[in-house]
Amino acid sequence: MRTDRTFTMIKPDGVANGYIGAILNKMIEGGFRIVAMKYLQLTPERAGEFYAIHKERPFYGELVNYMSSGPIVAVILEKENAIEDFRTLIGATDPAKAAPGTIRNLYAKDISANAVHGSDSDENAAIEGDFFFSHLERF
Ligand code: IDP
Ligand code: MG
Repeated sequence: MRTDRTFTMIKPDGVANGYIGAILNKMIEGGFRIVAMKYLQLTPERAGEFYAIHKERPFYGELVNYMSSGPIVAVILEKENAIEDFRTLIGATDPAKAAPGTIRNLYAKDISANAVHGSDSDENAAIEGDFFFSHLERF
């Protein structure tokens, strides 16, 4: 399994607040290369499927509602040590606890609407990337 890719989404709050450009810039400046990118809105069904891993958690319903509330940007990124470096770049889940200068510190509002997603393992990065990009298209 490759260890140089991660999957991210700019979440509905990041898009609605006008931060697509700023957030992508942080990723690029952080040394990540864009492999694939898509702008779309998830249905509640698809959001529920993506977050099925959190089905038993108390915030699952809220999360599915929120993630299907507006458009997102889904992105596959490439960099050496991608998973760990990207988690460092985005900061803690709760923006109030995210280190200064991280994407969530700069652009997120609260623990639910926290601007970006980041894969937590190589295995999940592959699963999540495949969820949005069945193959890497060339036109
Ligand atoms: P992560 O996004 O930093 O990996 P996870 O624990 O995997 O955090 O949670 C997935 C997503 O669920 C978070 O990014 C956030 O949007 C939402 N979430 C996590 N914890 C809470 C909570 O306590 N209340 C509401 N939403 C939460
Ligand atoms: Mg997670």
